[in-house]
Amino acid sequence: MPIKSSFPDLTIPNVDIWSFMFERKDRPFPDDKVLFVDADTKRSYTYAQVRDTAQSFAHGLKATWNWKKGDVLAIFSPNSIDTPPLMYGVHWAGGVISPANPTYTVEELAFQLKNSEAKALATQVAMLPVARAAAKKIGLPEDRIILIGDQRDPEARFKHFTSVRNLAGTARYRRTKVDPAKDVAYLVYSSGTTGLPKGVMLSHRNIIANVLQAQQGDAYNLKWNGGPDNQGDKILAFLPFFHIYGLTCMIHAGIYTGYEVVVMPKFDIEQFCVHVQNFKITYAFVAPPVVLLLGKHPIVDKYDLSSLRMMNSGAAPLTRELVETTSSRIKVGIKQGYGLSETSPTTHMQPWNEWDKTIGSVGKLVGNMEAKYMTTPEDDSEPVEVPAGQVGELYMRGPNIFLGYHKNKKATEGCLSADGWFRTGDVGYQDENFDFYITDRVKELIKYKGFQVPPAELEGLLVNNELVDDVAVIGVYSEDHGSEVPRAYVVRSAKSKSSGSSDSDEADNIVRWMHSKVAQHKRLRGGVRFVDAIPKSVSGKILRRVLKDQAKKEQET
Ligand code: 4UU
Repeated sequence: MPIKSSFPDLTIPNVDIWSFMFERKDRPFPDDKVLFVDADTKRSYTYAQVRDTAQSFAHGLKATWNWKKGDVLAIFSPNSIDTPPLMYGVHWAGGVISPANPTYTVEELAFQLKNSEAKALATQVAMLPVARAAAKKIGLPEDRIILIGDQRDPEARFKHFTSVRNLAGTARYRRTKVDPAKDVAYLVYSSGTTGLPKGVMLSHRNIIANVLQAQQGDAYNLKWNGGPDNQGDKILAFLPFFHIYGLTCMIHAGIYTGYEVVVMPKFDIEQFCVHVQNFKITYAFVAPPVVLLLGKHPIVDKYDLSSLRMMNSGAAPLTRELVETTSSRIKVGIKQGYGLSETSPTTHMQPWNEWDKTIGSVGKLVGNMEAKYMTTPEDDSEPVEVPAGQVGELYMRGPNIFLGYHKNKKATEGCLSADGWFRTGDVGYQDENFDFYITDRVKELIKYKGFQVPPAELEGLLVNNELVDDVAVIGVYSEDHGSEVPRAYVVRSAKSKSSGSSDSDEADNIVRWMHSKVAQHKRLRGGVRFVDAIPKSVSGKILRRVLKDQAKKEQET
């Protein structure tokens, strides 16, 4: 029997994101509430400024490019306070946002631009070389590239988004109507359980549901006012806005709750401490590597972090030992959240006041959701449900489950059933207090410090290397990195064997070759191991479990 959330059901309004954020009747905070602040320059947006900038841009989108419902704007930028008004402008005009990792190579960005069928691209001056090359590769005209951020194009070829206006002045446009439950608001990229990155179609309703689910899970603890200076909660936003964690939990939850989001374009441990101290940050969304630095880095002792009330860690596993070390060092609670791009993302949260009673758990299922735990028999026949409390693969159903993968019916059918059950690829159990513990991951996905590394993508590149005959990539845990890292198992080609190079030289060559091909989080930090053959099933599927067991054995000796 599926297990229902232990929270009371929430009512999710049937509106689009724009109405939810900017036309709500119960907004508790005023128009001039500061919402987004640039940590370095202190430039900021109030609630009204986000709304008005977005609306002006939206008129510009319609006037300049005849923006239509479903048209996609891709974003290729580090975190910027301009991102929220840019995104809401696209929503006003009925469009879709597809955010890309700002460390992508030309090929990686071009893949997403093409796959998402982007009609325009927003970037920053410093990133123009990659953005232009990717646009050129897929035939996106240069005048569809626009800028966000503080810097303007010195040669004035590329417009800033605030200059994309309705120049005619007189023409009036109406807000484009969308169906909140059926129309896509975001196309974020995830490899899901298998294969290459795919566009995860998140509807307006998905995002709205998740903002409300997360608020309820947090017992409405985050506030727009109150605290010592009556400024309410202040969140430090260094986790990337292109990833669903940053997108929903920082931007959307922020603008709905009215808390101040202090935006850092890039993470640095000392800058983190400086900003917590100077801005009196009260809450931070983090990932396990940040918890590790806060627990171990000497610089942390130099700063006053006492304004922090709580941190939420997610996107990768966090050990009990680390929570204990870091929370006792900096005297701050650390709770966990869990979820996926496909679930908008939050499906589980450790309740605020229970963080130290259930360390190691990723929390309780959020409101309006159901979960079941399944096991797939060895012969790959239909999965069967395991009894309550036993370990199984987590399946979930609820209003925050995505619509499917963009133009990829087969992949959608592989993880989303007709009656709404979504297969996560994560394995664990739920105890009698409704707390969920993750014990394993059965999908291909590798997570380097919370960033997705799809093995199929690396394998697809590596087979083109002349030193490689066959290859499989898996994740192995590295103490040094405090994270999983990708490792390639390679069958050396005849050419490589006849070259006379040693295994270790050839391994270095392959690792270095990959450097130029992929964003830095996908590098082969786990190295290369040579094998005689890649273990495969009769149907030709790579048996990753065999390689994982081999890696484990190697680690133990
Ligand atoms: C062990 O990483 C995410 C979503 C992260 C997130 C973070 C804080 C959600 C809610 C929250 O409060 O999405 P994806 O799509 O990049 O990766 C999803 C995968 C999961 O399937 C799981 O394998 O990331 C892993 N994961 C975690 N693993 C996510 N959160 C956790 C976690 N512990 N807390």
